[in-house]
Amino acid sequence: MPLESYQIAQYNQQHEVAHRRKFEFLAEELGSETTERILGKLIDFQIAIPSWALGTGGTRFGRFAGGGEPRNLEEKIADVGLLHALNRSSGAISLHIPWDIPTDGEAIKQLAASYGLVFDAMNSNTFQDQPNQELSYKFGSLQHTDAAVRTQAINHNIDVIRYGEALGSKSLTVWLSDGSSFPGQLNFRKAFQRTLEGLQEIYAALPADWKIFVEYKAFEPNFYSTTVGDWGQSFLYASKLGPKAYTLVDLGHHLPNANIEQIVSLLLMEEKLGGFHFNDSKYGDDDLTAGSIKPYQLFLIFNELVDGMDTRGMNHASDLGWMIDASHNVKDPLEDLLQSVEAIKLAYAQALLVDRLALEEARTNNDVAAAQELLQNAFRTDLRPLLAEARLRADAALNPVGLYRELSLRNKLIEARGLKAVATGL
Ligand code: AOS
Ligand code: ZN
Ligand code: ZN
Ligand code: ZN
Repeated sequence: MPLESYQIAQYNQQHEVAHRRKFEFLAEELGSETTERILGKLIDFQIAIPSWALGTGGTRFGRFAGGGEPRNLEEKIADVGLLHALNRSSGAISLHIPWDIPTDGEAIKQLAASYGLVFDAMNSNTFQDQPNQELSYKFGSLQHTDAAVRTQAINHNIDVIRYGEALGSKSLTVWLSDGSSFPGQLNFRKAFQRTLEGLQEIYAALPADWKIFVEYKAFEPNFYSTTVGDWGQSFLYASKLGPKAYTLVDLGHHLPNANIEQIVSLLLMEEKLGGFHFNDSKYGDDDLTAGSIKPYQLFLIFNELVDGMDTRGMNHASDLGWMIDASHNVKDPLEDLLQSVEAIKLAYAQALLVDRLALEEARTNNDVAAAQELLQNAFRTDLRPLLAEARLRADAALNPVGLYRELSLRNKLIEARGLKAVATGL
């Protein structure tokens, strides 16, 4: 680990006076009860880091690697360990098979534990053909017209569950690129049925305490239809599958201007919201840093999450799968991930600040302006000192990106791994 705990302590000491001033001012504004309530929740809240986001991403036009990227699963775990040491909010890693096959599950599990990490949802991949793969997914996987292709895809998902079991994971995320590129290509109903049957077989292989998340996406790589194309379709699959199946919402997977907060609220109402892939976008599945384009939308989503989870008596920290799904084309992936975690926690904290009783009252009275004021006042309150205080109390860095830069941690990684080390990822 290129970062020692004394370095965090030293850094925090240097910046503590300035922090105290800001924090005490805010705490006085909020009152100690609100301050402590939000701090406790912020310390508990953990966001999983995807193993495929630790290297530089690319587009179909190219990829510009930054150097020092993790060369194997062990180094990916080390990178997430580094993030977690810096912010104490990234205590889980989400693996992708076959990019990160854990040949020795027990050793990998122990390695992760040494950094305080657990394994979040496992991700299968039937959207690419692998070098030694027998049959091609060119025309889909679970929807395929050829039963042999479908069986291959089902077996792959079951393998992923088995890898996950060895690591202590408790969920499988299935994102299918299945769909069609041109009108006429696909019988929608047959494609749905075949996909459902495949998911049913995968569902049957789930251990008792596991969940399966069905991720939807409007388009890409297919540009005419996608077989799990929106939340309604995902909800339909999840409902037909049974109580262990849930919908997974990736923020970038909607048609432009979709009201994601409304989708989230209804899925929660129906007890079918399973997890999240956080990112931000301006056009499509852009996979940009969470909160970098539409921070107010992120806040409104959290506003529904907090409200819906509280109504159902759910535990914010453990009852949904929180994960980042982003791609880093021009920024250092680790800095970018720290920024995403910060943005997510900020939106969460702001949502925790909303006066729910007053909001319901405004709604009952059709006092539209008051309702808007309540939300915007929370959103416009600068809660960053609260996030910093939560980190301080959790022995994380007051400013994770600041410390990462001060210690030139990317250069240390380049020294250890080389300038040409390139990770597998999107
Ligand atoms: C693809 O667009 C989805 O967002 C997936 O969740 C994810 O990026 C993929 O599974 C990574 O392999
Ligand atoms: Zn995703
Ligand atoms: Zn995506
Ligand atoms: Zn995305």
